[in-house]
Amino acid sequence: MSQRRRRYLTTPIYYASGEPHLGHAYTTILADVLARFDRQNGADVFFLTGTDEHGQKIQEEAARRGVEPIELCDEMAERFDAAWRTLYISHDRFIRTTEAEHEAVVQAFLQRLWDRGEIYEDTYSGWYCIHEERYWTEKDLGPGQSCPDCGRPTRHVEEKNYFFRMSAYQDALVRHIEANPEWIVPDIRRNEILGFLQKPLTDLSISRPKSRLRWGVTLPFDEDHVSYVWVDALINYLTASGAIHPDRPPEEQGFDDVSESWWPADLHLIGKDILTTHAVYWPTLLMGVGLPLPRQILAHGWWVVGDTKMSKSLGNVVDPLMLREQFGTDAVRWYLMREMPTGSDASYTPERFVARYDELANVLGNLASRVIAMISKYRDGVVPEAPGSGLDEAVSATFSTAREAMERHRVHDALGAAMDLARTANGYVEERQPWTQAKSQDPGPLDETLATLARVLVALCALFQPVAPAKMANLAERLGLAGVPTFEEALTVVTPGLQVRKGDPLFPKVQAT
Ligand code: ME8
Repeated sequence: MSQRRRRYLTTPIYYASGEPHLGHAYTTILADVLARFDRQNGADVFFLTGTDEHGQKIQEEAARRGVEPIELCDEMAERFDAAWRTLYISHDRFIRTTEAEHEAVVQAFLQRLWDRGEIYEDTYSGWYCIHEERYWTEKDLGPGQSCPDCGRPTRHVEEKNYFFRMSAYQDALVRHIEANPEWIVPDIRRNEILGFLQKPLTDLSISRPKSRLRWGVTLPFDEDHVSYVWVDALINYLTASGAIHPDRPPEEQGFDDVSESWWPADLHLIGKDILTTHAVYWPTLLMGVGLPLPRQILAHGWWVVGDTKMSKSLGNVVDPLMLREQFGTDAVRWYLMREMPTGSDASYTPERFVARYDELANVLGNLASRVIAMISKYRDGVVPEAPGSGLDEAVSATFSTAREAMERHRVHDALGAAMDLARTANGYVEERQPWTQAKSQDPGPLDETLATLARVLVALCALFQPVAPAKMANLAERLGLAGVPTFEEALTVVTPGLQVRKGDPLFPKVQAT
């Protein structure tokens, strides 16, 4: 394995029962921006996303459409993958939980738990919410026996289940969270889990009887039951890491040595809705089989529309692909990343979208157009050589702010700093008045202005690359660069002599509909 920094990033795997919407796009773009930043800065990255294809919800949606579950999953997996490509997601693997490889890893994982005495059989009696795929006790229920999480009706079930001894790991989990303050970020989510862990942890039902649910991974030790969909789904992160080899004898399957794989993940990116499954079920299951825990879990906030939750039944689900048709992919990515402080909630409104787009067009786009136009007009398109530079300090300060913000996953701050640099550069143009300098006999001041501005554009190209990869590739080309520079290259690239090229505005004016 190489000595370069390695980063394994994951998104949730989305249910194959619904269409990709703005919320899914947000998580996936956030992961992509972090992955692109890491790659740009020299890391070996493995970026995983995919679809969650088993469980009652999928089985029922397929029945409602009159198709086989696998037909629904094939269609939806393709839809998600295509949506991600349209939004320039640079994932290295798209995993589907119906893949044979994954099913075999789930079985090996469950067999290992079974062999280690971590699973026992019992009867479950209680209420089940299909939407959340989870059990509730009578006292948890809302009015009319509804699910306390999603408000949908639950149904009463009494069935044989297999249980994982999750309660045995409560203390170990609390110790882990306390010893690693950055393990769950932001703090509000860490505190939420620590609060949750103040109550005794119950054991976890990890199976469903086939009499009720056929669409799942059969338990290796009881063929009348399938795995609970969340257990199956969480294991996707392990399958894709390449750590587990179900075809080998038990002691060689990889549970004792993950060094030749991507496991453990560096970052699980999730929405705050699925924190308990990731920060309680998943780590305790991993402790149960004796595998290392993921290094960090980042739970981001919730997109609402105006002040209402986005939901299919309210008909207010925002489709990122429609926005993209009007404004372009980079603009959708920019809006989502700039508007939501990582970890907090944010509200989608068309007005805010347009305001953010205008910022892109009027500040960054305008700077690029005017600088390239002036170099073309006054210096035949060749960046001049000049001894001084007016904005070097601002440029290097922006890089350190942006780098630190990105390393703390504060993408909105990194982008805010980059946009401020573009604003400063526009101010510099006003202050230096190159059109007046052009009239002077002494070429020095204008050379300095243009050389300074070219350096800023090279810096902006690097700074905006993770969020606007296509536009920045285009800008790099117009600046005569061989490609988008890394953060380090941007500070040292030799700009004098670069041949720039004029073109259409990077972010054209759009009539909002
Ligand atoms: O929960 N705002 O899948 P899912 C922000 N299959 N993010 C949102 C959002 C919103 N309004 N709506 C959805 C599942 N998301 C499971 C995951 S992982 C092993 C299994 C994003 O299709 C956010 O990332 O319901 C959230 O966690 C995820 O979509 C839930 O997607």
